[in-house]
Amino acid sequence: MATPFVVIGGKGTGSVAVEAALALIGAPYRVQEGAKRAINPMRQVPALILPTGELMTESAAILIWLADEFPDAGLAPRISEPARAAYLRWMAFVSAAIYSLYWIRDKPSRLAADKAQEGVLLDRTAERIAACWAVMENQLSPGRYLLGDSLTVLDLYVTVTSRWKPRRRAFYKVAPCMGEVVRRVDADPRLAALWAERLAFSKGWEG
Ligand SMILES: N[C@@H](CCC(=O)N[C@@H](CS)C(=O)NCC(=O)O)C(=O)O
Repeated sequence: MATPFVVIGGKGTGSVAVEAALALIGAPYRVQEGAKRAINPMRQVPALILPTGELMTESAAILIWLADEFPDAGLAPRISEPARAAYLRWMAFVSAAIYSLYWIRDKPSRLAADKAQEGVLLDRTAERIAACWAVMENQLSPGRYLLGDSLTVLDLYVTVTSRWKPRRRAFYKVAPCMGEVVRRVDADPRLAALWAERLAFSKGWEG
């Protein structure tokens, strides 16, 4: 049997986008819960241990690599396709402009000296995240999915990251077209079991 990928992850975290990509690809994988965060020198999830034993970190890089490694799954525009540039642009954007702010939001005391400063950071990063989603909304013309009519790992990435605070209701407000896409991905029957287990669509989750 093929050696499985090992996702170092956690419920509701960015690892769920990686898990969703592996599920759609149909590659064998298992999840090690975040107690093993230490495997990543940045002490973060997701991390991915490849069947070769090599460690990968950085959610965008992992998703791009998986989509390229398993081209038959059709989870990314190929290098020569016109949508490739936009795909790489927005994968990097979600990682750099949006996801990175959660290092502050998850523990504002990393940068703030007291509770009042923490509140300011939370408010301002929420504003910045909304502004970044609005930029993406204004630059994209989604079809059924963000880059056209095929689901890519960008859709998985945005579906997961747009669930985090300030949560989906705020996201739908600034990004109504992308909102339709992420609802479609939420409802994808191939991912229903994974979403239910790893993202917990409990009452009020949209914020
Ligand atoms: N740049 C990293 C960010 C990963 C990240 O921030 N992960 C969060 C969970 S969603 C985490 O592990 N936070 C713990 C921490 O930063 O201490 C990536 O894209 O993979």
